[in-house]
Amino acid sequence: MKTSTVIVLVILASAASAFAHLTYTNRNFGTLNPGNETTSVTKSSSISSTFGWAYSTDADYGDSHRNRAFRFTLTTAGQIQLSAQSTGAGNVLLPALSIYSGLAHIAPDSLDHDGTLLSVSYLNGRFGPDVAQGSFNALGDWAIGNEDVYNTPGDSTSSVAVPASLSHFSYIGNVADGTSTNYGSSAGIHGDGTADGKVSAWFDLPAGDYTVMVGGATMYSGSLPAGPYTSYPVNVTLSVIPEPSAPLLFALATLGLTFRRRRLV
Ligand SMILES: [Ca+2]
Ligand SMILES: [Ca+2]
Repeated sequence: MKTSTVIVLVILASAASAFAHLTYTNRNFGTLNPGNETTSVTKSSSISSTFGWAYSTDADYGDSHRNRAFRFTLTTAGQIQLSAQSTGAGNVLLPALSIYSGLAHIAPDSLDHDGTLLSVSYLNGRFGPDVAQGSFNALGDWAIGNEDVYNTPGDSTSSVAVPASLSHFSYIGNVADGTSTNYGSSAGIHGDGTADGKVSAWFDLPAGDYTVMVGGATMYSGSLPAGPYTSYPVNVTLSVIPEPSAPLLFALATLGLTFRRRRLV
């Protein structure tokens, strides 16, 4: 009985640990070319809280684990549309998303985590000890670190093969479901005005690698629940549509001029 209890606890501990790292598993929209393709990709996922995005909009940030990370790459500059839709009964999850230039560490690198020594020391340097709720800033730049990789895996007495490093995310923009009634009063939140379980926004981006953090837009105050985490299903869609090329715009403008001239004659 004791042995099986220990085994169960070990499995639970490793599951929690695997869940807790910042990953993009099954949440990579792929490589897109908004200059000359029309594409729409939807990823179904789940969010572990209704408040993870909103409670990361204030001065003490928030836990990245309470949100989900998605990624994509643009080979050319262009316009993209990001949408998030709650797919659970009753739209309990009011979704919000923030977009960043930059990516987290990806396997086989050591993965990022809010609780690594490097993440904590980075946050302590900015806020002082034990102030930040986590690494994630939903309304600005943020960084999160991974762990040293040792020459003998897991053996901290062997020398460091790959030192821990920070992943940096450069803030681009956000959109949140509803109004300040649900997401709170932080400056810079772009609410869509209707808390109906869906949000959508366009972003004009240069080529590069991007991270999208999706989470719940319901502000939460007071002591946070330790768990268990509830799973709220959500669909996140990335669409690209080519912008009219410069020659085409010129042709359209010329055409308009011709029509106007004819009408005048
Ligand atoms: Ca917070
Ligand atoms: Ca909405």
